[in-house]
Amino acid sequence: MSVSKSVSPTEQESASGEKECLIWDRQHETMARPELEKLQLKRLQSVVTRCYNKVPFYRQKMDACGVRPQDIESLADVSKLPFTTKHDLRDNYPFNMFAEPMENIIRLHASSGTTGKPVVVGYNRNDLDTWVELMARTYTSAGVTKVDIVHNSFGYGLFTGGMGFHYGAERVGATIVPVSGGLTKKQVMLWQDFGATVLTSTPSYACVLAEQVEESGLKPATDLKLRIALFGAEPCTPQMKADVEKKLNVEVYDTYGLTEMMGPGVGIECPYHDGLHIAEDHFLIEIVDPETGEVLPPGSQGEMVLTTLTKEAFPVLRFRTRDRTLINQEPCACGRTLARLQKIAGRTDDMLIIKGVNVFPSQIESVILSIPQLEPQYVIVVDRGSNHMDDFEILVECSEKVHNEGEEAMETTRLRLVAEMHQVLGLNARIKVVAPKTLSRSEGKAKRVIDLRDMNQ
Ligand code: DLL
Repeated sequence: MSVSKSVSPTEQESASGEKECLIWDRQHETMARPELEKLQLKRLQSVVTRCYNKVPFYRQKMDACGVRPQDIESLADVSKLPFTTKHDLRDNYPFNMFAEPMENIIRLHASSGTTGKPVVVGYNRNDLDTWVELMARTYTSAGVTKVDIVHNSFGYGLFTGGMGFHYGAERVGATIVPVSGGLTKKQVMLWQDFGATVLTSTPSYACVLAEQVEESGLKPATDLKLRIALFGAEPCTPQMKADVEKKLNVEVYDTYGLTEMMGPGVGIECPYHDGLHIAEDHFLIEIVDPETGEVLPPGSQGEMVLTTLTKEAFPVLRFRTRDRTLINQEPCACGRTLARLQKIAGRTDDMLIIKGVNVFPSQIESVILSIPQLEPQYVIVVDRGSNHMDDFEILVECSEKVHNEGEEAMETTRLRLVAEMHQVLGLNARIKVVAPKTLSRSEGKAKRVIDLRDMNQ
């Protein structure tokens, strides 16, 4: 028997044509900017003092550049503080950055470091309470309420996605189904049997789930009750979003976060889908030039630097996120005054330099997704050829239809991709169009780039 809670509206159109948006914490999410900045300054002064007094790493770095907590007299004074990088956090593995004794730490998570030691973050009771509140904001912003059944496919474990989305759903009173990634067929069966209305997952795993729905011959509009998908943890291009929205009959909301700051819940999308609102009452944003570290004027694109304003166990000053974005401080039609990330335009450190040309995987993805004959499943392999020249190959799956039409159709699709890729990148890539479902799938963040150059040197 299929059961479901009654379906709630995401947002309604009022008589004036404006959307009515749900807001979890109206007091903080709609604060006038002068009031918000006053709160931010008070919190900044307190967190800088905490770091200076409790974490030897910060005291040494601040002493080295001659800055004391009392030098922070305005928000702009944050630029007097030294940056903190992922390397700094790794060097202090596992607990040296904690500002609370271990007896007060009640949870640990860690970043998904691919090499060496991960970054370990600790939370005390207040930190977990703050996180849950921010996740409740995230769900509410997407129109999720207690009538919803939330199917959580984010990985549980050291990764922050699973547990972050788990406790936020409970806080808004929704029913949480803690599935994690994997066993894709079973996930779709549970959607049907439990009547899930909300999916939370990485966009790449949502594509895998959407494939499974197609394969099982289900019609999402009639056979499933899904209405909302909350994504995050990796970039989701507009084409990928459109693809999942169509295949699963959902409205997609993006969310942004990072382990070092807390996990998910740092940035949330509202029903106007025009950027991600940053919880500025808890995180101070700066945009800096990734090369020089210089703070850039409002509206510039650059690297986002974040400072935690309320974290107690693991406060972080001026963290170099390596995420490239720009910030819009205009109030939003949803009623929130919190600034919006206009888009995460890739990372400053995943840029590939191929034959001297800067290439962002997100550029490659958007070309692939603009060609309807291709599926959003691809791998980029970069290697050094025998002549020491960079060698660059893209493997991408074609649609079932093109595959059934045969080799000629696959070759036509390939030639189109070669031409469009050259236009966008200014580079010739070797491109292989392969049969659907032949590239390996990910249950969490997709691994799209295999760079063999360092290994072969
Ligand atoms: O990915 C936390 C998270 C979990 C966010 C679930 C949202 C949902 P990390 O593993 O530390 O934490 O990875 C953080 O992922 O610096 C970005 O480069 C990238 N990222 C996160 N959200 C987005 C997004 C989690 N919406 C790193 N769009 C960040 C693009 C994103 N990139």
